[in-house]
Parts: sequence; C-alpha cells; structure tokens
Amino acid sequence: MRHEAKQIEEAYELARNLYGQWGVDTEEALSRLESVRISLHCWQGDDVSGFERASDQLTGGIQVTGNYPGRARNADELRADLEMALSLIPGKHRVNLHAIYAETGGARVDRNELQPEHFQRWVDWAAQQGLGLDFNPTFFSHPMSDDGFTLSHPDEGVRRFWIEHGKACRRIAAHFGKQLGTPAVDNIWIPDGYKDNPVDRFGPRKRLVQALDDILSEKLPPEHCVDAVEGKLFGIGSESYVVGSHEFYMGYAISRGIVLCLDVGHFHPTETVSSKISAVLAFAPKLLLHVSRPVRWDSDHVVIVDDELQAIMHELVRGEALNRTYLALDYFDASINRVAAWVIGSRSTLRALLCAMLEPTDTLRQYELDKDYTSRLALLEEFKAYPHSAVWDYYCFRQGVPVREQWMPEVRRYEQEVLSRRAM
Ligand code: RNT
Ligand code: ZN
Repeated sequence: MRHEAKQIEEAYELARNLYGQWGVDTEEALSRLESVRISLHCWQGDDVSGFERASDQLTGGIQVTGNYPGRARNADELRADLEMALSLIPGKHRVNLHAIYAETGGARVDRNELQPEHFQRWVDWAAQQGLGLDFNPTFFSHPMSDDGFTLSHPDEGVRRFWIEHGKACRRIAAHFGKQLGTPAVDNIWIPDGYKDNPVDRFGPRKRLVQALDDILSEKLPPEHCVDAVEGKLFGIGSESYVVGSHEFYMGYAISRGIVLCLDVGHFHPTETVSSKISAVLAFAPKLLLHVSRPVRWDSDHVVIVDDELQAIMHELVRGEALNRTYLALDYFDASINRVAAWVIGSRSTLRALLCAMLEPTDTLRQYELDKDYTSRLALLEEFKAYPHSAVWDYYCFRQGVPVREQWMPEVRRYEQEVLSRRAM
C-alpha cells in the first residue's frame, strides 16, 4: 500500500509538471472537480420499479432490459446500494428520486396525494449522509397514463389528476431543498405522444402549456425548488409524435424562466447535446443535463467516456458553464451489476470532466483567434494522450476511494454478501 501510494504520487508529480508547462494547474483543476456534484439516479438500482406497485409494469415508452440478480426490492435496500456506490465515487454527490420511490408504510397513497412525509426517510438518510436530493414526478407506470397521455390528455379529469401530481411533487422537492439546505431540482418529463401520425399536433401542446402553467403557478422559494422540463424526440409507442418535444420545452423553459433539461439520448442520432449547450445557455439561465448514452434507438445505456461525453464536458468547462448546469445521470441497465452501473457512469462522468479541466483552453482560444487552426488541431490531438489518468488516480487516492479498477472487488464482495442473497 505504501509502495502504491508512492507510485501514485510520483506519477502525479510528473503529470503536474507536464500540464504545468502549458499553464494548466492540476491542483486548481482538482479543487474545482471536488466542488462538482452529480445527481445519482436512484432508478438504476431497481430497474425503475419503485415501491408503489400501482402497476407492475414500466410504461411511458421507456424500457429496462436484463435480469441481473440483486435488484433492490425496497427503499432500505436501495439506500444501502446507493451508499455502496457512493463510497466508490470520489467527491460529494446527490441522489435523484422519482415519485414512485415514496414510502407510505404500506398505505395506498395515489400520486396526486403524495406528501413530503412520504419521503421523510429519504430526507433523514440524505441529511445523515450529507447528500442533496433532487426529484421527479412520475407520469408513467400508472393506470391513469395507460393510454399514453397525462398532462396533455384530452380528458379534463385525467389532466387534473396529473396536474395535482405535478403540484404535489414541487412541494415535496421544496421540502427536500428546505430540509437539506440545497435546492432540489424538480424535473418534469411526460411520455405523452402518438405511435402514428396525429391529425392534431397543436391541441395537445396547447393543453400541455396550460397544465404546466397551472403546476408552476404556486410560488415556491427558488432556494428550495428549481423547476426543470425535459423534452424527447420519441419513445417506444410514441414514435411519430411527442407532445413535449425539444423545441416545445426550449420555448417553454425560456419564456417561463425555468431550467431546460437536455437528455443526451433524446435527439436524432446525428444531433449532439454538446453542440446545443452554448445555444441554450445564450438564453436560458440554467441547464439540467441528463447524462446518458444513446445506442441506436435506445437512450439509456450506462455512461462511458465516449467522444460525446468528452465534448459535453469540454463545452461546460470552456464556456464556464458548470455553475449554470445541473449534472444528473439517467440510464437503466439491468444486464450488469446495478451498483457497478452507478459507479461506472459516475466515475466516467467525473473523469471526462477532469480531462476537460486539464486543457490549456486559453492557449487554444488564442490559436483560434490568430486563425492558427493547425496549432489548434495539433494541440487538441496531443492533449488527448496527456497523463490525465495520473491526475485522476491521485484524485481518487486523495478522496479516499479505490484507485483505478480497485473498486471492482468491492462491488464483487457486496454482490456476494448482499445482492446475491436477495431472492426475487
Ligand atoms: C425518459 C426520460 C426520463 C426518465 C426518468 C426515469 O425518456 O429520460 O428522464 O428516464 O425520468
Ligand atoms: Zn432523462
């Protein structure tokens, strides 16, 4: 161990010098990285099931595939799994809940009647763990959403039910923010849409504007609850038309002064979120990112350090947009160990971010202004091979979490001792 610590420190010193030659301060990058909080999506731990059992099916055009053993069956198991994952991720982070993760003590409480008290155990746990909480109303997996429409439903009664749910969730989020002393992002995503070509595209969107305005009409302190809306291109069963499209929510968020959520997997395959960030932030004060990974038509694979993740992090760092961006993970993979899925996605996100922080951006910017595109391209390419991994290892070491792949045996042990004993 001593020997290993020495190696990590020596490699770091070498890296620090190399970066230093380009004016990049690795210490500064690490202290900036330390201040970044990622919101871990609780739903990776139980395949977006929740504890409500109102419907035993995941609906809304999203899907989890895989049957890896060990899915969390209740909130205590889910919290234990999250604790395990968080212990392997450097830094302090947050947990993102959905309304279906309410704890009602066995009582049947419908979505429009949810209260902050139904999440008190989550709040107490978060306080004790030093975590912030974020929130999402659940507009799917419920009999009232079975025909594919919620807030834009043509039926007034159905719409009303979901509006009440939206309102209840904002109060719950505000409760999180108040109790934990850090604002909770309340993100609205609805599945509404048609499988086949609609005749009326205007009507549902008009109704959605009204429903959202109604939900947001209650003034809540922005230091407790931050409102966000998330658009999407299509879902399973809503291939032809999604009411809450990107353009729709872009207009809505900017006109209402709320946060726009961009999910990395919610666009045409050749569109990139990285290229949209600067456009959105030219008008919207803040952005929520659902860090995810699209693969063909599916949007929810475990995040890895691919070109797009790296490009997103470069944009946030170069544009000094980190303090205007909420980072949240959003994927669900049931084909691998679920704790590992959190760890991989979070560590990859942080590592890509660190890599972006280790770039000599001022120099590159100057090349660009000088029209020296040759140097810009050359240096960008060379920096891909700079020893950012030595800085990352040192960061993990300093944060007291396993270095490199040393987190894997920890997950394996947890699997043997805890996950594998969960009979389904
Ligand atoms: C679905 C959206 C949404 C969900 C979660 C579970 O397409 O991405 O964010 O993944 O709310
Ligand atoms: Zn999302």
